[in-house]
Amino acid sequence: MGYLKDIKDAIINGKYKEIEGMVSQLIKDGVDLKQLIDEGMIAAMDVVGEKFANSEIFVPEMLVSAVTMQKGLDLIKPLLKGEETKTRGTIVMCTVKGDIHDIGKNLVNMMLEGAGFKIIDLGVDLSVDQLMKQVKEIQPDILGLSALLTTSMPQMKKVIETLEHAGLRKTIKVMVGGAPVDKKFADAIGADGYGADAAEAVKLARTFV
Ligand code: B12
Repeated sequence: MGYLKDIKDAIINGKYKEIEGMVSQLIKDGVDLKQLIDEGMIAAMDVVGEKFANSEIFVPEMLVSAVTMQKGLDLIKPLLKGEETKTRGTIVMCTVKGDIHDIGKNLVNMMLEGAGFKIIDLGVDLSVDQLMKQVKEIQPDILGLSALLTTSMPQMKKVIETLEHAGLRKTIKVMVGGAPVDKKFADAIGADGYGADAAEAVKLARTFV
């Protein structure tokens, strides 16, 4: 399908001025939004990541691609609001200390919201202390942690240990995700679950509440 390639190319090439017009038109055309996100937008980010790893592009280009993708996602967000009327439970989400990659987290939030969860997004680069303060105040059912860097992953373990010390581990389910995270890591750090993508995050959250 031509439009998937067009969207993918637009994000890879950082066409942040054009993306909104393109996505708005596709929404009008009634395209499959899940396919648009998965095969157009996320696929683009994989290519961007490869190009960065091969030194074909650098941080500024990667950032422009990210901005482009987020602009597109912002248009899709209101359309993912689900039919659910009653709230399923409260989820606190953030990226861990040292990590500012938030597109995946934002996407997961969109889908969870669409599935009826109340999302409290604490943003990016949360220190364990900042996070604990919020968690104690909000008392969510679920805590979702996102990490895209192998160097920030150990922060997830720290958060879980700190929850344990604070006596909160039994009342809050912890789910983890992000490109370098996998089930093995999630099990090893004592998380309650791992989700590979936004759809899995929803399935997982549903098993918790
Ligand atoms: C865009 C991007 C950036 C942007 C981020 C902008 C933003 N607002 O997010 C910018 C330019 C800022 C950036 C900076 C850096 N980046 Co960068 N970046 C990327 C890139 C290309 C795409 C990430 C992305 O958005 N993917 C798309 C989303 C949708 O996927 P996702 O995040 O994986 O999320 C999905 C799942 O993982 C899951 N999920 C995510 N979170 C959660 C949470 C839960 C609870 C659950 C259940 C599921 C879940 O669901 C999501 C939806 O399907 C990746 C490459 C890649 N392919 O991942 C590199 C990449 C992650 N970056 C990398 C690096 C090295 C950096 C820098 C260190 C570069 C530098 N020298 O400065 C900095 C670090 C900044 C920091 N401190 O965080 C490396 C990491 C390598 C490593 N092994 O750690 C990568 C892999 C690129 C590469 N191939 O080398 N980056």
